[in-house]
This record gives sequence, structure tokens and C-alpha cells, in this order.
Amino acid sequence: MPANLSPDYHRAEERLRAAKSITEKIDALEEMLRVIPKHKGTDHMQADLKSRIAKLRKEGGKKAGKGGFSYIVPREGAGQVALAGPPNSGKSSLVRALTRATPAVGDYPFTTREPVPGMMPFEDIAFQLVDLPPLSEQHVETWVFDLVRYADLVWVVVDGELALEGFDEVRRVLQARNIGLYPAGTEPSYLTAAVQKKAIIVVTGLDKAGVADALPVIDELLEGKWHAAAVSARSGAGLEALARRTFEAFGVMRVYTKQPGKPRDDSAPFALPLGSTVGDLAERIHKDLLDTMTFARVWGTSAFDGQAVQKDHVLAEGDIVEIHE
Ligand SMILES: Nc1nc2c(ncn2[C@@H]2O[C@H](COP(=O)(O)OP(=O)(O)OP(=O)(O)O)[C@@H](O)[C@H]2O)c(=O)[nH]1
Ligand SMILES: [Mg+2]
Repeated sequence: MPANLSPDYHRAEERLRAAKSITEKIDALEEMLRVIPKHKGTDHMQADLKSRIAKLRKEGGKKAGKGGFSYIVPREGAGQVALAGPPNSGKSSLVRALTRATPAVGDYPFTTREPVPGMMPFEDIAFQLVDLPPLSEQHVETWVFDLVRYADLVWVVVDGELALEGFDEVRRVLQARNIGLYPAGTEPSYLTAAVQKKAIIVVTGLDKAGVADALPVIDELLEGKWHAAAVSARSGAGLEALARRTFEAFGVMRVYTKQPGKPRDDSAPFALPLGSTVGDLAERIHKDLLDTMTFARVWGTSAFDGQAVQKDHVLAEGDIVEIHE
């Protein structure tokens, strides 16, 4: 049993026993959480307090933040990234550093209890990050795994000082749900798990002494094939490179459209899977356009400037396309 619970804690516990309404109970539990000593020995108790608070909040219909949340976060932008990691590894800090979302950051585990989406810009497109509660050997609610399964890419976020243990824990917890991970840029093997998610390992705390030096060792021990992305949410180091790697991992290209006689429409490139054709683009613009289009003109690396092409023409990153009906 973890010792050293303070008189404040016992007083709050007393209040909990006496509490009658849900609000009083939540108040007392929150006070217990505030004053409990924050160390490894109380991890279980902290997690337990948090899940009791969450349960009571749900019962009382009173949700944290605005508008509550749904269990599936609708995809937005050029792709969705789920942040999976052990408790306290820096997931929410990353979402704060890379998007306008402001999930709570705490120096204790199990700070995050609900999914928090935010858009991460990369040049002229954006990817959706989804901050998640931690994955751990303790209780993890089923919807967290649903969100990992639903995402296009997983960032396995681990603290640089606990990188290997953290990665192993995440892998074990996911494997128990039949979810496997494979490095972006390689091919999955379905022998180990029914669902295989493309992943990037993100090592946090690059600003801390020793983490940068440990990177080559971490990479080697990760079987040499992961090439972890090292970042610091605090100094901002590595964040741009992570966004670029994420863009590359998605295997998407940006294609711009234009109207005849006008310059390209800069506002909104389409992010299409590599290998997409003019027909795929037409379908993305409007479901009827695939049938009504006659040909297209393309400027860029896949064609001579203004070359007329058919629906089956394969596009390249940065191409500008003018579709004629
Ligand atoms: N020095 C340093 N500290 C960091 C960095 N990223 C996160 N932290 C600290 O690590 C602690 C945990 O950060 P969070 O972002 O809340 O971690 P989390 O993974 O979201 O935690 P849970 O929601 O509990 O799973 C906080 O005290 C952060 O300030 C980093 O890059 N460098
Ligand atoms: Mg968090």
C-alpha cells in the first residue's frame, strides 16, 4: 500500500464518505486527486480516482470542456493521426505545440480522459491529430482502441528517458486487442495481429540532458527499423521534421485545381493517395464530375505544361489540373 497520505487527503476522503450529491462526490474526489502524493506508488490510486470522477461526470451529465465528445472523431484534413502512448509521455504537450487545441497537460499520469482533436498544419495542408488517454496495463476504455483502429496513422509517443519500456508497453497493450504496429514506409505482416496500423515512434524530451545521446541506442534496440522521430514540445526541436515525416508516411500528394483561363486555386490543394489519377481527382471534387468530364489539362511534373490528358493519367505531387466537361 502506498503510504504517506496527508491529513488533507484523509479529510477529503471523509468528505467523500459524507457526500450525498454527485457534485459533492466529484468535488471530494477531485480534492483527493489534487493532494495525493504524485509518485509511482500511487499511480493505481490516481487512475482509480480519475475513473471514478469520469464515471460520476457521465452519470451527472456534466462533461469536462465544451460540448462533450463522441467516441469516433470524424476525420478532417488530409488524414488522421492517433496519439498512443504510456501515461505521462508528452502526448497532450505535443498536441498543444502542434495545433491550436489546448488539452490539459499535467506532471502526473492519466491527465487526459477524453479524445481531443486538433489540426496540425504542414505547408498548405493540415493533418488531424487526436490526443488520447494513455495506453497502459491498467484499465483502458474500449473506445480508445476504437480510435486507434480508426486512425490512418499512429504516433507512438514515448518519453525519451523511458523510450523502450514505453514502446513495449504500448505494443503489448495493443497486441492484446489484436492491433499490431509497423513502421511507416514498410509493409505490414498480418501474421502477428489482425489489424496492422502504420506507425511512427515519437520520442519526447529532446530538450532533456541525455535524451539526444541515447537516440542511436534507442534506434538500434528498436530493431533498427523504426528510426524514431525525436522532438521536444518544450523547445520545439524536431517538430517540423515530425510534420514532414507524417506527410511522407501518409503517402499523399498535393494536387491543385484551376479554372480555364485563371491561375491555380491556391486556397485548397487536394491531398490524394500517391498513384491517383485525373479520374480520382474528378471524383473527389464532385461525384458526378467523373462521368461528365471529357479531358483535363495538366501543368507539373507528370505532363508537359498544359498537356491534354485522359481520366487514367497518373498525377504527381504539385500538379495543377484543369478539368473540362
Ligand atoms: N522537458 C520536457 N518535458 C515535457 C515534454 N513533453 C512533455 N513534458 C512534460 O511531461 C509531463 C506530461 O506531459 P503530458 O503532455 O501531460 O503527457 P501525456 O502523455 O498527455 O499524459 P497523460 O494524458 O497522462 O497520458 C508534463 O509535465 C509536461 O510538461 C518535453 O518535450 N520536454
Ligand atoms: Mg495527456
